Amino acid sequence: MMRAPRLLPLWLGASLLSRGLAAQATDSVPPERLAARQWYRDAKFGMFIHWGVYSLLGQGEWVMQNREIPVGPYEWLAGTFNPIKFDAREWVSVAKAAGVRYITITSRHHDGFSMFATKATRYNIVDWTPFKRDPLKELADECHRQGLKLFFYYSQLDWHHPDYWPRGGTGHKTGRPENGDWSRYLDFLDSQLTELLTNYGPIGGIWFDGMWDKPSPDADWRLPRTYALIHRLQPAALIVPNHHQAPLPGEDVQTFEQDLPGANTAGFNTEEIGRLPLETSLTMNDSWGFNITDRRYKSVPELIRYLVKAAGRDANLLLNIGPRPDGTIPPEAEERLRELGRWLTTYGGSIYGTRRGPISPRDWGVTTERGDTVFVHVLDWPDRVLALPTLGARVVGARMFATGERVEVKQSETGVVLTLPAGRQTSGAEDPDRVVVLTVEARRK
Ligand code: H79
Repeated sequence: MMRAPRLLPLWLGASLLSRGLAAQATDSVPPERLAARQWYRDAKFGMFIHWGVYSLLGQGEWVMQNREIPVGPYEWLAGTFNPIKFDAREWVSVAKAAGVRYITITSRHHDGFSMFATKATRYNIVDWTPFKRDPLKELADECHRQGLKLFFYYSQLDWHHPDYWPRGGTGHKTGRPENGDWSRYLDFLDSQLTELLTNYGPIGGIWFDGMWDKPSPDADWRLPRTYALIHRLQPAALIVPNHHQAPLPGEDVQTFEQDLPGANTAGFNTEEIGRLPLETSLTMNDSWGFNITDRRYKSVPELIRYLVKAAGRDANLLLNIGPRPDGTIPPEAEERLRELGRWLTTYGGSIYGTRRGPISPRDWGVTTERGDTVFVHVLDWPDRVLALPTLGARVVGARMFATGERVEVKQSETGVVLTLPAGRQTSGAEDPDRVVVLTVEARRK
């Protein structure tokens, strides 16, 4: 009884210190959003779309910055954007064939051009271009028809808006006046977010990018106010911030750009993994926006393995495509998406709706699980025989996922030895993931 008063302040102190944990506590998150997070964890696979004025130049979405294009010439370029072959039904059909459960599309990238109908600026696809249509509206309606969730990528960084001032790390060569009103800029963001959360029906959430251009606390991004606005307008919408830091209050997903969670090969991701749902965003070649000379496409087996490795780390894979300025999807990208979908038609049961399994990622592969079923994904292992550490429960059945062939199991106190059927010695291009299904005795969790 005497200990309680001393423990309480200690616990309070610790929770105040650990902002990350406080940010991820579930007590203040309403049930709609908790349910949306669970849906998101189950979804596992999304399609990222980078598409905008920059697509016209075929040099990626950073072309304005990289080639130091001033605002004036870029505005002229924007006036020529006319993607006459854009067909929302076609895009969503490709996404469905790929087996993704959601689409995340650029509503406005760093170039500051709005790809949707907005009253906050004339610099948008409806008012500024001969196209005059709102592709995000067409896409939202089609996603609702075909049962996919739609998320909006939204850039907090802006290379065009005069009030993006003081400037951050980029956007210095666009010829804007050296002054501006930061709070007016943030009002502009909030008014556009209000439109995105009001005019497109229920959306999956907002994927924020570019805050790293002006890191807080030097810059006040008014996040609490903006996040509260989003949560008020759509209580089930998730906030997915790509600020490369540990999660902040109000956020729902921790996303890792071009990296599996915790693996900071890109050089700008945090290695701190929190308790929120996780996501890895990945380019299919080396570019986000359409790049006409980038032929470094990842192979289908590579992409399958990325999806599987993400699932084994509890993360979704958000796989990017950069459609062309006429509105068509590059054939190299479409082919790969369809192949992934074919693979998922067979193996989706070992991915969708799973969580990372009882064995943490290994050099040979990963595990996922659903209920009392553990999926052993043998990605990179030359032998038929594979030794696993103990799963914490007795294995009562083992077979190959795709064929149902029996897998021999020997178990002891220290682990489980599997012998895979003959004829499938290596996980190669033909068979990028040898999936073994283990049924285990009910475990306590
Ligand atoms: O939309 C795609 C990219 O355009 C955008 N995010 C993806 C999803 C992106 N822009 N830059 N990056 C990703 C890489 C980030 C590089 C950074 Fe830096 C390193 C940000 C901060 C340090 C270099 C220095 C670029 C800005 C400052």
